[in-house]
Amino acid sequence: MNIKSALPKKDASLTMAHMWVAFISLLIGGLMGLLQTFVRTGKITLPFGIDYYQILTVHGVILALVLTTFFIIGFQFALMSKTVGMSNGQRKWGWIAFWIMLLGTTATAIMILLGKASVLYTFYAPLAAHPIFYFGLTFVVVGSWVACFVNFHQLFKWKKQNPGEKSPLLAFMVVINMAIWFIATLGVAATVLIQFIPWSLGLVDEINILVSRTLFWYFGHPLVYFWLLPAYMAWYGIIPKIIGGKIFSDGLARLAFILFLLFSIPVGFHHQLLEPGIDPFWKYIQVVLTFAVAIPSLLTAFSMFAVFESAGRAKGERSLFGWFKALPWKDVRFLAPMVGMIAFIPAGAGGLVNASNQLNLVVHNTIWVTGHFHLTLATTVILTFFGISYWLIPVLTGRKLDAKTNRLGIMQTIVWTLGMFIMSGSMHIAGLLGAPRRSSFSEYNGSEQAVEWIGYQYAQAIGGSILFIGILLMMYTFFYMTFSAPKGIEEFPIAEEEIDADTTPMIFENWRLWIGIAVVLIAFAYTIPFIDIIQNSPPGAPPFQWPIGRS
Ligand code: HAS
Ligand code: CU
Repeated sequence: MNIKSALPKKDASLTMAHMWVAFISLLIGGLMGLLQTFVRTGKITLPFGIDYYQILTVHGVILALVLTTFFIIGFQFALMSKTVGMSNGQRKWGWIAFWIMLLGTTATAIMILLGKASVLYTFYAPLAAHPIFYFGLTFVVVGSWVACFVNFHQLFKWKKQNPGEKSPLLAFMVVINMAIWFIATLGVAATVLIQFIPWSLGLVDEINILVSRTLFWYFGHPLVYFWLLPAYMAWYGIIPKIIGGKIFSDGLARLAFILFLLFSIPVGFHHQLLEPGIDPFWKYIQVVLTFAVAIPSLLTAFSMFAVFESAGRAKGERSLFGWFKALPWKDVRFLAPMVGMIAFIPAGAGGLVNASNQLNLVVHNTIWVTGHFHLTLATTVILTFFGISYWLIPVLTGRKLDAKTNRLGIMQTIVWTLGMFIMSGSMHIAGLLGAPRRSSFSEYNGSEQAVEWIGYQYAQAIGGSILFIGILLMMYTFFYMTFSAPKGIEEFPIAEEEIDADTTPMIFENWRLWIGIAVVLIAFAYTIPFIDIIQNSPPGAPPFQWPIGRS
């Protein structure tokens, strides 16, 4: 290890390349989000004939898919390098993964910007994009698979060198997340390669819509955990160090991650509860499994409270809520993720509302759902990612997290919280009043019901504008941390266990067992309904191109 930095320089460059893509995406995607909230007020029309659905596609793809994937894979490379190391060969493959993903991203972005792929980030059929859009997505997925295998190899090699030893917690977590990602992306790869590409090339006339959506959501739900788990890695494996505490329970943390591996995939139907053509019994089974996947998040909540309380008690706080005072609220490395955690309490409750069959009837396809993922993804996960960046970027660039960075970060966190509270709050309420998501209309020709929504749509524009200020602040801080902060060695915080901690059962490292159970659960939840969907499918659909019209 290079003693001049907290991470070997060559490994730092690999992660930093990912960070560049992530932060540039933040700027572009955030600008698109701002424009959307303006359009939705009904007072502003986009200039130069720019189409609402085109910018909505840019927003969704670049933030939900590009920013997240690059940040996560880059962060995970850093964690692996720090905990189990990275060989020259592994680093070379890490770079290959990066370039393949970037090539795919660029191809996809060009098609969206040319207006030939205004299909939104879920690219639901029968909306059809230019074939290059789907090829681009394929490259992103293939590149990420290379990254998966680099991570798998890193842990495998470490285990061979340290026989019988427990793997480092963060490396274990990275491998779980990449295993979820690999299994999940098989679904999206199947629909893109077998259905979308031949159909968009005109080799086949029709597409089976329900099959494509089912394969998409087989991927789409675990996708949200692929975003969430790196935040959990920071909560379990880094935050205790930052607050001067210890890991509450290594075994509990691993159990939570294993439960995610088991339950995050066989639940995609909770996005399709209102879709005809799927047997209600199997929707019911997948809803039960959805409630099961909330359990590891509840374990996480318990574990975090326990960490906070024991850290407070170790500092001498004795009263019931004394630990609260003992937390380092002025340290942005703590504050940003902590706000993310607090936001996850209502955000997760909203998720359970969505998953309830009857309540889904009220909220599905309304802007409530947009509110839900701006709390989960754009608050809980992103604030945690920002919290990570404040120490990670200095580690990567050989600089210090100085008082100025900390101040900027605290301001950023406050601005973000305020903007998101206003925007996401009004989205939730407007959704309950029936306002649809993904619609460029605002006043619906003066319809009486739409009048109820307008006030909330103004509020969304106000929240969106505050958030955009938050993005500019974050970008400024990113450049400051990259180019101007004082040089030095910043700490890479990795939490430790208590000296007298219980030993973690070795069964948690039995990969064959856990992946085996995950596959059995997926087969159970999907095989029969999938055969049913194929056997009883209605006629397929020809491509429909927006905004040109039927092709
Ligand atoms: Fe979701 C739709 C159900 C979590 C993201 N979700 C979406 C979409 C996205 C998304 C992007 O069942 C829209 C997709 C689209 O475009 O159509 N979601 C759930 C459930 C959970 C859940 C059950 N979602 C997430 C997370 C996301 C995310 C996480 C991103 C990162 N979601 C749904 C459903 C739909 C849906 C339906 C479809 C809706 C429809 O009809 O279209 C659960 O995982 C939530 C469990 C979470 C908890 C909370 C635990 C709390 C913790 C915090 C502790 C706090 C501490 C701090 C310690 C049970 C861990 C305390 C300190 C103090 C000082 C108080
Ligand atoms: Cu879901």
